[in-house]
Formats: sequence, structure tokens, C-alpha cells
Amino acid sequence: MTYLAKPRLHHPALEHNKLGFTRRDYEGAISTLCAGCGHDSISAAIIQACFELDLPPHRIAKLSGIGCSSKTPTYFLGSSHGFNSVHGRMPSVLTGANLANRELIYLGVSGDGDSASIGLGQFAHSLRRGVNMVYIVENNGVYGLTKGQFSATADKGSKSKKGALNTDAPIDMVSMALQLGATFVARSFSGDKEQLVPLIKAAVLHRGAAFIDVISPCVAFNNHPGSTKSYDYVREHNEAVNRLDFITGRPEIKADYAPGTVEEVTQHDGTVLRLRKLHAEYDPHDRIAAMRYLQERQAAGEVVTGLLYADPEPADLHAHLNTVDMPFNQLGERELCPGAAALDTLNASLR
Ligand SMILES: Cc1ncc(C[n+]2csc(CCOP(=O)(O)OP(=O)(O)O)c2C)c(N)n1
Ligand code: SF4
Ligand SMILES: [Mg+2]
Repeated sequence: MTYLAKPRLHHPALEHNKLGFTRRDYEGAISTLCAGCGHDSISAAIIQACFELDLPPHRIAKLSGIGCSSKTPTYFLGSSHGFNSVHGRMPSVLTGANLANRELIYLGVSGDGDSASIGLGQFAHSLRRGVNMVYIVENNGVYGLTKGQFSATADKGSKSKKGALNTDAPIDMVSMALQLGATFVARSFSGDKEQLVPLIKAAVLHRGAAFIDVISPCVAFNNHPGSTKSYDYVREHNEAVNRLDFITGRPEIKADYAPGTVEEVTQHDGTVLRLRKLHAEYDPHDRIAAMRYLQERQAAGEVVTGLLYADPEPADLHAHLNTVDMPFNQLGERELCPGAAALDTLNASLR
């Protein structure tokens, strides 16, 4: 219950990260979601990723819209900045915050209703502008908070808990993200923490628009036979194209791989992601091939997961706008009012 404070006492033998924090320092309030909701597993993965990356909690800003998914930032990163916005409006609030202070790490948390229905336009524009953020959609195919209506990501032909057939075509958010120019695109499953935690870590280190679609079953309204977003369905149809095994800077995971099955993805800041290829032909640097592959596998009824696309040379909104390095919220009067001579020069350049 959110009004119940978690006890602060913890065991002295708990693991500490480089900043001296335990996982507990990255948690939030006690969850009020239904027991077994996929969203709680995503919160746990975010906590794990931030702990392992040694992120200072006060350098993170978590923003969300409305929905069970958008409630989850209350349950993680209790010492970070947070803004629970209006339904579907998280991306524009996040964009504004990012423009005002480029130094924070931005986590946008949303649902399939929040981002594929009412917030579809906002979702699209934040990705095509390259806002430096990790945008996570906790995708359960329904409006969980308002009692289980089909959302725009529900598959055509899938059935509601009461047996109604969905006749509308679904919106595939990763295909859209690829088409819109997101520079990091991944899909995962709330029930696969081993896959999800490294993807979140890599997305945090990515300096550009990083989008992760996480299939996250709603146990109350969309976990029955006939649903394509249930635990059973996703486990049976999950087709992982690769696995992120480690990110340099962390202790290397020793593994014995067949030659040609490991690929290194060097990011802009020099960090290296090590990808274990599960499908020899899958290339996460080829946006067009990724789009084609997704469509083909989707038509075959598979749920493709893994790192689907990463641009090793991303540019973010600040780079596109050529903004100054200093965050806008730190600019003083001297920088903001450079005087009449500077204004005359500017006006002359526009004539
Ligand atoms: C402007 C507006 N329209 C409708 C609603 C009602 N509403 C609240 S949450 C929600 C859908 C949430 O679905 P999703 O984003 O998928 O989150 P989930 O609960 O499934 O995690 C709707 C339609 C609202 N709060 N505000
Ligand atoms: S209604 Fe569904 S999405 Fe909402 S908390 Fe319950 S299981 Fe999760
Ligand atoms: Mg939903």
C-alpha cells in the first residue's frame, strides 16, 4: 500500500554498489497492483538495472502518463525526480524537461493505452525528434486501469476475457519506433528478467531515443486462452533474436560461444554491448531489414524479442538543435541577455 512506509532497516550483508547503495535504495513505495501483474516485474528490472549501473538516484527523472503502468514509477526510484502527467502526455512533458535540463537521465514509463491510443501522436514525435530518454511501454494489450477494454496493440482475432473478438488491426509499437527513427529499439517480456535488465541498462547508456516495448501480461483482464498477451502465449511464441550478455565496465560474464555468434556493439560514449546472436542472420544495425524481419515473424505468429536495432552513432534532440552544453536551467542572466550589440548581430543575420 502506498501509504505504508517500507521499513528502512536492512541486513548489513546486503550487496552494495559502487556508490554504497543497496537495491533497497532504488525501490519506491509498496505496489498496489494486482498480485502477478507483469508491470511489477518491470519495476523490479528497472531497480536492478539502475542499481547495477551505479546510477545516483537524484540524477534520474521518471515521468509517466495515466494507467496501471503509469502508476509504477511510484514503486521504484523513490529518491528520484518524478512527474505523473496526464493520459498520453508523458512524451511532451519529458521533452520539455529534457530541454530544460539535459543532464538528467530520463525514464518515460507508459502503457499501450497511454502511448498507442490517446498518446500516439506524442509517442511518435518524441521518437522522431530523438529525445534522449528510455521510453518503456508496459504492453498488456488492454486498458488495465479502466477494467480491460482492448487497446490499440491487441492483436486482430484475439479474444477478451468475456469472449469478445477483436476485429481491429493492431499497432506494433516496435515497428513504429523503427519507422519513426528511434536509434535504439528493443522488445522484451516482463517474465524474462535476464533479457530485460541488460536491455534497460543498454538503453540508459544510449544517448538518443531508446524505446523498449515490454510485453507485460495483465492477470486481471488479459491472461486467458485466446489472448496473445498472456504469460502462456508469450512464453510459447517468444522468438529472441539475440541476448545482451554484458556491458563493459561491469565484470565480464564468461561464456563459451561458437565463433560468429557474438557481436559487439560500441556505443557513442565508448561503452561496448556484447550481443549473443541467437539468429545468425539477424543484424541489429540494419533498420530496414529489422522492419522486414519483424513483419515476417509477426505474420507467422511469433513475438520477436531482443535488441532489434541500435544506431552506434545516435544524435539527440540537443544535437539536432545545436543547443549549448550547459543545461538551460543553469543559464544565468549574463548568458540569456548578451546585450544590445549581440541582438543587433542576430537581427542582421536574419535580414
Ligand atoms: C483524457 C483521459 N481519457 C481517458 C482516461 C481513462 N483512462 C485511464 S487509464 C486508461 C487506459 C490505460 O491503459 P494503459 O495505458 O494500457 O495502462 P494499463 O492500465 O493497461 O497499464 C484510460 C482510458 C483518462 N484518465 N484520461
Ligand atoms: S488490472 Fe491488470 S494491469 Fe492493472 S494492476 Fe491489475 S493485472 Fe496489472
Ligand atoms: Mg495496457
